[in-house]
Parts: sequence; structure tokens; C-alpha cells
Amino acid sequence: MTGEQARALARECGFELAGVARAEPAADAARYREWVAEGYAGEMRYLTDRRAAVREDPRNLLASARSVICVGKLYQTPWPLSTQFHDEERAWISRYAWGDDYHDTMRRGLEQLAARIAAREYKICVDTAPLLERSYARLAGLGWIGKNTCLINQQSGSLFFLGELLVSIEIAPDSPPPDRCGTCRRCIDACPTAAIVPQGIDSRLCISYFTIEQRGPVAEELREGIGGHIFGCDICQDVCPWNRRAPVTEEAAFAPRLFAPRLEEMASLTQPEFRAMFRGTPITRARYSGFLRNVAIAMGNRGLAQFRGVLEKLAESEDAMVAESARWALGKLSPSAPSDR
Ligand code: B12
Ligand code: SF4
Ligand code: SF4
Repeated sequence: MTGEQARALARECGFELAGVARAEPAADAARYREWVAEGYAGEMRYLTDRRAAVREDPRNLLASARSVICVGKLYQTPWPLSTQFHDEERAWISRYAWGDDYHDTMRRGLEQLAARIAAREYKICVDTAPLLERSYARLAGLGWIGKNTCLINQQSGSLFFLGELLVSIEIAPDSPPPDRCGTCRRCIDACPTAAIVPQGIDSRLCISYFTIEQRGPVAEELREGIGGHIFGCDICQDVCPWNRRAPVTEEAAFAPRLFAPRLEEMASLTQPEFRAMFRGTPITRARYSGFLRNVAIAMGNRGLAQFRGVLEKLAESEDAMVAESARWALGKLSPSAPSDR
């Protein structure tokens, strides 16, 4: 099979971007080790435990692997960027989480691709497998790794998901494109928490990490930078010039279910309502407790006196983390007008 044939089949399976890399250790593995050693993974144990070593070689995932077919699927939608949105009563949910969970959609497309290639031995990876997805996607020619660490494609920007099909077939590899960040540093300057460091992202400072991955309370001194984000963060991609003309996805599953919800409505969700509202979206990863913590912090940052009532209820929550975050937020509200009391 040629690389061109593999790319054409991937496009038929719904992937706008595709390319091939050799199933061999990537030089970036050394970077990964340094990043972990610096503590930049925070509490994400799945990055630092025995699975860290698995990342050294794709053949640890499929012993017979010869090629890594890397694919990208766009999720850009014709809605405002986070940097263009300023409604204080509403929360920002990261663009990638507006529609159905991408893991399922990507996996289905990769199953189709495996069937079309008639691969006898294969392994599908989407996000959760211990594989350096961006490094292999770069080697497969899908883009370069920007200073914000996202994989950026010259035509498509960075608003796309990555997935891989490891196959035991030998396919001629593609070559990586040049780095086109140049002297730009907009992402570094725009990051509200200074999470972009020379080695990549210091997750311990990243809003995306706080609001999605971190299970415990967010340190007080870091809460202000979170602004109105309640799940993920798009800032370092929204300021990137390569996303100015990013093409919009044609994938119905990624059409927004819920855009910038009202904070008061989110703070009032019961656990069953939370489950029902976000079933099948990435947002369930934050869990109910983490989600309410995020909502409380966003309300404190917005500081609107009208949030007092719902925050007082959250402050009585049996969940100590939610209650503490709500108490903190109450202390940040502007004084209520007499009519609000
Ligand atoms: C852990 C994780 C996170 C963590 C840590 C992020 C990070 N940058 O490391 C947190 C929770 C913060 C996060 C946030 C997000 N994530 Co995330 N995340 C992952 C995950 C599971 C592992 C990444 C990892 O190994 N990080 C450790 C670092 C060291 O590895 P790395 O980022 O891959 O970096 C390598 C290269 O950058 C390379 N390198 C080579 N050349 C260069 C040059 C420069 C200048 C630099 C800095 C690095 C570099 O060295 C590194 C070591 O190999 C991957 C899926 C996967 N299995 O790879 C998704 C993944 C990277 N995430 C993704 C997405 C969409 C996001 C968010 C946009 C979600 C959101 N809106 O909130 C943000 C973006 C934040 C950002 N600027 O990175 C996509 C990225 C798609 C793309 N086009 O790049 C992935 C690939 C998931 C997927 N399958 O689509 N994520
Ligand atoms: S996702 Fe947000 S907090 Fe994290 S590095 Fe990018 S701009 Fe900074
Ligand atoms: S904003 Fe500039 S420096 Fe950052 S990733 Fe985009 S092009 Fe590169």
C-alpha cells in the first residue's frame, strides 16, 4: 500500500488530515521524559506511571507494528472564539466539548479505516493510549508542534483531534513540515496563567488541567486566572494566527449541543440533571463535584451580586471541595444592591 492510498482511504472514512509515520521510537521521547521529570504532568498519574515507558515505542502497543497511520478530524464550528466572547453571566466551555465525545467518533472512523485497509493486525489509539500522538502526527506530516504545544496544520490550523491506526503493513512514511511559529509568541503572552514554558505546558498552571483533570481543590492563588472557564480552555489556540481561517467541521456529531451556558443554571444542576445534560459529551470527565467546583470559581471571578443565592446553596454542599469553592466565590462578589437582598 502507498501513502497516497492510505491517505485517500482515511479521507473516505471522514478524516480531513492523514499521513504515515514509521512505527519506531520518536526522538521526542527524550522531551517527554524531561517534561515528566520537571513535574509538569501534575497529578496525571497515567502520564507518569509504568505507562510512561510504553510511550517510548509504538511497538509496545502492537508488537508487529510497522506503520502509524495518523489522522486528524476538524472540530471548528462557526461560533465565536473564547477571546471574542464577553457575557459575564455565562460560562465558557471549551470548543472541543460542545458536541458528542470525540473518542467514539474517531474510533468508529478508525475501525472503518482498518476494515478498508484489510489490516489483519492493528491497534486503534485515540487520546487515551500511551502514545505521543502529536509527535507521530508531526512525523506523519500533519503539522508542526507550536509553542502552545498543539499540532498546527498550515491550511487547517489546530482545531482538530488526533487518532492513530497502528498496522503491521509497511507504508512509505511522510515527512514533517517546517515549524511555522517563527517569532510569534501570541499564545505565550495571552495565556492567563503563564502555563506555556519552554519545555511545553506546565499542567499545574493550565486552566484546561484544573477544570478537566484535577480532582482536588484548585489552589487559591491560581483561581483568578481561570476567569469564566468551566471546562477546558481555548485561549492559546484562539489567539493563534493559524486558526484565523480554520475550516469548519462537517461532522454532525460535533455540532454544538450547548454553547456558553448560564452560570446560575449550571450551579443549580442536580447530579441526575448534570448526568442527563452532559451524557455522551467530554464534560462528564470533570465529574459532578469537579464541575460544580469550576462553576463556583467562575462565579467568583465574574463577581456578579446576582450569584449570591445559588452560591449560598453551594456553600452548604455536603461536598467539602464544592462548599469551600463556593465560600471563596461569595467573598469575591460585588456588594449586593439592597433590592438583591
Ligand atoms: C495530557 C494531555 C493534556 C494535558 C497536558 C497538555 C500538554 N500540552 O502536554 C492538558 C490537560 C493540559 C491538556 C490540554 C489540552 N488538550 Co490534551 N492531551 C493530553 C494527552 C492525553 C497527552 C499529552 C502528553 O503526552 N503531554 C506531555 C507532553 C510532553 O507531550 P506532548 O504535548 O505530546 O508534547 C510532545 C511534543 O510537543 C514534542 N515536541 C516536539 N517538538 C516540539 C516543539 C515545541 C516548541 C514544543 C513545546 C514541544 C515539541 O515533545 C513532547 C514529547 O514528545 C494527549 C493525547 C496523547 N495521547 O498524546 C491529548 C491531546 C494533546 N490534547 C488535545 C487537546 C485538544 C487539548 C486541549 C485543546 C483541550 C482544551 N481545549 O482544553 C488542551 C490544549 C492545551 C495545550 N496547549 O496543550 C489534543 C491535541 C490536538 C492537536 N491538534 O494538537 C490531543 C492530541 C488529544 C487528541 N487525541 O486529539 N491535554
Ligand atoms: S489551555 Fe489556556 S491555560 Fe492552558 S496553556 Fe493554553 S491558554 Fe494557557
Ligand atoms: S500563537 Fe504564534 S507562537 Fe503560538 S502556536 Fe500559534 S503561531 Fe506558534
